[in-house]
Amino acid sequence: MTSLLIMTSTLTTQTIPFGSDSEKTGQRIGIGSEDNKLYGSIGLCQPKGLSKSLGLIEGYGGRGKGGLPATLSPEEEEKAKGPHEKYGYNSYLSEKISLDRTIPDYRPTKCKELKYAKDLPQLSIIFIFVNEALSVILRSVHSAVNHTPAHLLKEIILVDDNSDEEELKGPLEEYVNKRYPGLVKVVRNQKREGLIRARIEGWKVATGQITGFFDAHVEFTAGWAEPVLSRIQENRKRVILPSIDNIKQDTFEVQRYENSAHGYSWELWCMYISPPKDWWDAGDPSLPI
Ligand SMILES: [Mn+2]
Repeated sequence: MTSLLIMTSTLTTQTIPFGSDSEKTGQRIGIGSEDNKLYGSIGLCQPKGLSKSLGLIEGYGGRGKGGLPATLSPEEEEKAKGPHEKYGYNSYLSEKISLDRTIPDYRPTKCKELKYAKDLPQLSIIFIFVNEALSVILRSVHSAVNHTPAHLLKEIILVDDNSDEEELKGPLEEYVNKRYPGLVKVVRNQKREGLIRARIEGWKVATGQITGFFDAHVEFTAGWAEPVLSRIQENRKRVILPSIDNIKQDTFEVQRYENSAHGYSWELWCMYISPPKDWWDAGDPSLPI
């Protein structure tokens, strides 16, 4: 069991993300690549009809590909209103966007050029959720599998903090068990525990050397994991927060955010903070902040 945590979250809503960081890499999360070749070593077997049975879509293309804004027809817009209100993002639109869609790679060039050791520690990815849209959770899972080198991904743990939605029970579990056999664990809280205790429940069953905590409404960039794991390999006491871009809640457009540190205001709102002067002076966007 690891004692090392990566705290991060990515946004689909306009809410400011939770997260804490003692350190930060110049790497980004929330993105993939328009270049399918970058999907690299990842298994992309697509059991026929599995996502279809849930009314969802697999494959790189379709609406919202490349992280571009996705749109609905006027009739669809009508149907989307209720769910949008309920989830705080356009969950109806999310169902029309592929679980594997490509997203742009916004990393600074220097970050893309860095090379990492092959023998990095293995990672357990923990997603927590309560009444999150099924398509959004599954896109988080697909994206994690698609953009994390298979030999570094020990497992994905889904912690359901006592959701009410039926689709998050049997249908979710059956899907991940068939789609990613042996890779995904599902933890069910018998009562609502809240953000941090839910994360701890996931941590309890994690077997990777490193644990990463994420909201269940994220998409990962190609190359996101290696710099994070590498910095923890150098010093196991590090807690790493990657750069986070934004996924817009109405169109699922991926919007680039500037490199920034994260902190809290006195009202405990999470804030993006411009890096300190010596970071700018060094002129290297791949340096940790
Ligand atoms: Mn979030």
